[in-house]
Amino acid sequence: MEERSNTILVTGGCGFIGTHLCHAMINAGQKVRILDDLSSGKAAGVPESADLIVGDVADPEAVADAMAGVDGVIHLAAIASVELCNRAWVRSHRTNLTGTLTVMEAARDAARPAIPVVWASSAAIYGAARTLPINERTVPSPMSPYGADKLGGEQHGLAAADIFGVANTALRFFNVYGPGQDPHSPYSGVISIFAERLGSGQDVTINGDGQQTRDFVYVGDVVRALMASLDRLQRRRRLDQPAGFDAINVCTGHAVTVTALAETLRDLTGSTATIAYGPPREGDIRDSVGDAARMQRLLGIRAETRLEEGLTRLLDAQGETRRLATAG
Ligand code: NAD
Ligand code: UD2
Repeated sequence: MEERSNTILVTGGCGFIGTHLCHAMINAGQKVRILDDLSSGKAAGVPESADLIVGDVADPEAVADAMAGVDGVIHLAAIASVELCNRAWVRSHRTNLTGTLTVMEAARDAARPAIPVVWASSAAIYGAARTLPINERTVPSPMSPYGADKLGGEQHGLAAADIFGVANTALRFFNVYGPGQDPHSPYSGVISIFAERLGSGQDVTINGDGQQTRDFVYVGDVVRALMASLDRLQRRRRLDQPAGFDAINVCTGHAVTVTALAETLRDLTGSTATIAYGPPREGDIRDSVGDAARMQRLLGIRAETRLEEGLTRLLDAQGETRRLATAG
């Protein structure tokens, strides 16, 4: 008898991380169904064999339909920008918290035992942590509606596991970078903005003194963490092990200053552009670096892409996009 392939629902599968994930899952022989409203994601980048449903993650009917017959869920759909969530407070709350609950409720109702869910939380739940590196026992203290909704999702995730038997894992991503993150959006990450500007000979501006630090994790490593997490939950389900909730940092454990980042990118591009310093960004977190020990222990993986290697892949991809745009 032919073995049925593992069918996975990916919400937000047309976004930056989702597109990388869908390609990796299809390459691993899994069947992918995507639910995305295309508000920031693009259908063009997703693999042809993925089944795309255009719909809203906070619409219970759309989510229940999308979940029919799947073996696991990776929930990434969100308004992912802190700035945008500040502007669209209630709308982002609906997507970022109600959307997460809608996914968990549908997972509870779709099968017995419930369908396992792996979903994107964020380092934003920690706010300005006083002790570094930040581990999962650090008391959360979000500083934005975005962070508050991710933390609310985790609290519901705990209830989903304890009360409803929905095994779920919240992955707390630190600063994710890599090809495919829109460099022209004002809401984009510093790496995609600096890489695009330095790669095309333009100056960059650092907010403040440039000594603030971040833990930059390559998107390919984030994809491995997502797949390993779902694999772990599916294995537990097959073995009839009890449902649980876990929160896991997805990070490298290395702190990089924004100045060091800009200088590395300038070296890699051979650019002679200016690195300027402007006023600090309001509410900017000074230091953020994660402790990756739990990820290694529970998922058996490390974020192994070195910064220079990840940046080189990004610069190559951005250069190719510019070449195609000029040619076309
Ligand atoms: P993204 O904006 O590229 O992708 C989000 C996707 O969700 C998009 O395709 C968008 O169209 C879709 N979406 C938004 N609202 C929706 C709705 N109501 N219904 C259905 N689909 C909807 O963002 P990303 O960087 O790929 O982030 C993926 C996840 O990871 C998000 O949950 C984000 O909060 C989280 N995260 C990202 C980072 C990072 O550095 N990129 C850091 C921490 C956490
Ligand atoms: C990231 C995430 C956010 C949230 C948060 C968790 C992005 C875009 N944002 O916010 O969603 O998860 O982490 O704590 O991934 N900078 C400059 N010049 C620029 C742009 C940025 O100096 O042109 C600085 C910025 O002031 C900050 C650092 O670079 O000190 C990183 O900024 P970011 O916007 O990439 O990400 P962050 O950490 O604020």
